[in-house]
Amino acid sequence: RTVVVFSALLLCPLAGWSQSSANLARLGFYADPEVHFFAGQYWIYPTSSSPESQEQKAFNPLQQKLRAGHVIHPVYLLHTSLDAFSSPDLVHWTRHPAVLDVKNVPWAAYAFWAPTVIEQHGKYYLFFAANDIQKQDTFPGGIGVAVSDSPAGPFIDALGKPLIGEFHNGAQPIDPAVYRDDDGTIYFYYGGQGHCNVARLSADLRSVIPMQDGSLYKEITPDHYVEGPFMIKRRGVYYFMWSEGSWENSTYGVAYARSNSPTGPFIREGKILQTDPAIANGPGHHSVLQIPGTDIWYIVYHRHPLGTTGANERVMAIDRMTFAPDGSIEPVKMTED
Ligand code: FUB
Repeated sequence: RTVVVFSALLLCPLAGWSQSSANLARLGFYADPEVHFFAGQYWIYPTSSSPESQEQKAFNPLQQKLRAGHVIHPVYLLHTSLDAFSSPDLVHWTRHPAVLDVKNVPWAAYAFWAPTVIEQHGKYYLFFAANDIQKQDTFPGGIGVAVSDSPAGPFIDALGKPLIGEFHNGAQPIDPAVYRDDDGTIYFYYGGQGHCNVARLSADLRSVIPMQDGSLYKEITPDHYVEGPFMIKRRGVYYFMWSEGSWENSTYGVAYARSNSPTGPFIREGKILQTDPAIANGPGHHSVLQIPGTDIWYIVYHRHPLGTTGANERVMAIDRMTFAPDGSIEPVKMTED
């Protein structure tokens, strides 16, 4: 017990057990944050969520080709890299610009979205979506994997093509979430457009391998699922989480299901994060952090600041996530600071 308390104090030296949504919002427009504890620091890997009003960057040659032959949402062309942020205490953050950059992903040109990261055998693997497969037909798109020796990158594309480059079971190949179970098995959850799949990854994280029943992609879509899957395990119970609803009508939020298996079935239990008209609109596409060695949990997510109207005007936020004595997740109270 002494060791746990001591290490917990070491991990949060400046903040006690505090956190700061305001400091995350000050970092700028970012969405889909994935939080981790790597190499003695907290890390967040988000999507750059530049609003359409921002000045257009110079286009690279592949983008020029894309613009000539295809209809692409112009703001997606801004999203050609992913930044990361590190912190000793969940309060003070350091930006690491372009840990994944279009120049290191030969098959990708735009719409770099929603990363998920895992450390395996001393290397860091970052899965990401690019090229928004639903909007194009000539160029490859889907979920790719990039590798680095450091959580700060640079991450270099590992395959020269997407790992998952087409729809399976109706699931748009976006929004990956990689999860290693206690026995070392690596599960991969992903999917947009209202469908979610689980797959198994090889130990080198470069291929999808058959699951116990021989299938490669098993659909696990719970009721109301839209996108943004995430998996945690607490006291032997699997908590599958996702985003549902729509930010436009303030119904976007995070819901969850519990199961005794990482592949479900997942029966929706309820929503734990939703719009608070006094704080922010449309909170969602979250991830969850367990402070190592403790039963203290945080939810990191994006939300639309009050008064904003743009789809991409999304900022990151962090709040405590707590469990009731029966193991259910209690409603998250969004905080401003
Ligand atoms: O940020 C780009 C996309 O918007 C993500 O892939 C979705 O989950 C939604 O947050």
